[in-house]
Amino acid sequence: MKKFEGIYPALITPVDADEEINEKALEQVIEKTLGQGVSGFYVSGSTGESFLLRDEQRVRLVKAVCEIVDGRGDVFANIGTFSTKATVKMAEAAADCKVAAVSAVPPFYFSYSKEEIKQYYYDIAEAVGLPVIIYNIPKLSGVSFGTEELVQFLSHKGIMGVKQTTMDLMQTEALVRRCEDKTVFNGHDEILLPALSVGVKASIGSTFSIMADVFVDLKKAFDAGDMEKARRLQGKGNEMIRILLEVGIFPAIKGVLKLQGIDCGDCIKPYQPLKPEDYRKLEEALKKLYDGSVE
Ligand code: MN9
Repeated sequence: MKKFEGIYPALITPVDADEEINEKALEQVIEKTLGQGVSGFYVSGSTGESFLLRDEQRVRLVKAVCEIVDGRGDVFANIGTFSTKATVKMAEAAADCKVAAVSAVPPFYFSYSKEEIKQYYYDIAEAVGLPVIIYNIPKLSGVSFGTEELVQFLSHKGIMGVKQTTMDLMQTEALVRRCEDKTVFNGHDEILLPALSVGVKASIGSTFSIMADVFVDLKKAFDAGDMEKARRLQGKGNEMIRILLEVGIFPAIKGVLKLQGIDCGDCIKPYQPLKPEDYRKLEEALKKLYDGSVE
């Protein structure tokens, strides 16, 4: 199965005052990050506020991203939702848009057995015939996978990989080593360098929308064996991430984009707009991020 490599922004979803998708801002974010060397995009994920969007908005978003990217990168669409049938329907719509793969968080709200969750993923893979990426994000989904479970799930030929939004690098290392023909995506930007050191080659992350250049350079430095530079870049990125987490990650990312000249609106309610002091903090952090060299 094709393996993927590179830096993939988990795209925010730009919206207007009516909480409808703002395609112009979407295009600006995509063009900016493609120019910084990203390999493609993860659309309608957590960062994309997917569970605050209507189904038809999610599909329109995927279509818009595929049209804008127009073959210049891989597009992965998170199509996960409550029931298998609804998820398959969304996956079929994504397939029509020519995505490279679909991805899904484990079915949530109700508690399911691991057998049911496994079947959910296999049903998606078998119904759509597109590669499937398991979205492992225990903190938000409430579902924790053991390493043996993931190795088993990944043995299905339709499952292409897993997005590891977890700090469990011991698990990530085991998956890279034991599932050689699958792609293990790092999912926490603040541990990209340690993830690369255990053999990860691809990373999907929310903060790449605002500082893809830092992480593209980090991976290049790592690949060239320049660990000092890679460490300095991870440190720079992490200082920014520390402030983003303090402010609230998704509203903060939209706030930074606004400061960078791309107005993506606020996060969808019940998220609340940022306060002036949040913008002040972000502005200061942004100044520090691009201040000085890391050579
Ligand atoms: O898409 C993102 N996950 C979540 C992945 O936000 C839950 C990450 O990129 C984080 O936002 C980032 C900051 O913790 O690593």
